[in-house]
Amino acid sequence: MLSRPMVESLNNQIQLESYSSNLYLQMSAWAEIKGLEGCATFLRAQAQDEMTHMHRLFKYVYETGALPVIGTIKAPPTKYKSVSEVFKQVYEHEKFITGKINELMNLAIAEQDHSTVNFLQWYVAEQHEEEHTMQKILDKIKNIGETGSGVFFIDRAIGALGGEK
Ligand code: OFO
Repeated sequence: MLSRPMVESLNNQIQLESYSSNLYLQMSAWAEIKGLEGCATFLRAQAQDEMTHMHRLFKYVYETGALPVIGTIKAPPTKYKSVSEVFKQVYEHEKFITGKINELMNLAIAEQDHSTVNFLQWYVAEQHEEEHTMQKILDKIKNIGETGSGVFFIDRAIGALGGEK
């Protein structure tokens, strides 16, 4: 059984994971419109991953006998200036999410809630992975450069990282 603060914090994370999914899906729409198919495919896959993260939390909460609450998901931005702006925002957002997972973990540890500590380990590892991927993408964008045919090669490189499963 989870404490009330723990349920509230997990529900808040359910909302954040849903927002992350919508954010990346909306970013994929921007990429599609700009003809950046590699980026669009990669971002759609990220959106699917985030939805999976949301469902994991959702299931964990109801399995403990508490009520998962999705709540109101704010609208993500629709306009971006460049590929680098998109991926800088993704990176910043992932760092923000890592902070939120750390807060959840701190609460679970403080409450000696071993089940939730164990459950959250997966998210800690996942955040490490995602931050690393976004760092690599930002390095690629910087190295290739966004002038001339640079955007074409960036799109190809990001597309090669993997898309929808
Ligand atoms: Fe990008 O992460 Fe979910 O948790």
